[in-house]
Amino acid sequence: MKAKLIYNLILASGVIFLFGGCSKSGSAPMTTGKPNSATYAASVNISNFTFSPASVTVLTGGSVTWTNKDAVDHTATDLSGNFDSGHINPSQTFKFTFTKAGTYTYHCSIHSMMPNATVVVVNN
Ligand SMILES: [Cu+2]
Repeated sequence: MKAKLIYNLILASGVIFLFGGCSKSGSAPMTTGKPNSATYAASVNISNFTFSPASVTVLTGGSVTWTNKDAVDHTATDLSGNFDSGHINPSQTFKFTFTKAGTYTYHCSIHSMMPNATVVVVNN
């Protein structure tokens, strides 16, 4: 009986410690949710059948410019239909401005083997 009481006390103090840890980390300076990498203008190269970098982050109202560095056409096509570059010819660019926050996963509609890539849009 006494052993059980001590066990419960240890358990309770552990729970308090956990909650204390949570509230402490909650006060860390992460209130805006804006990653440092977020900008109003990001660039993605399409090179060797790969979007590079595979993920860019822009602020709402910001834009992404894709540049086709390959010798064949590519597209930047949102899987949810929010944007579609159509064919981007070699050494040509496509620019899209994002007005709504969210994560946009896109691919090249010509080459299904190309890895998907993402644009993350965060509120400014
Ligand atoms: Cu392609």
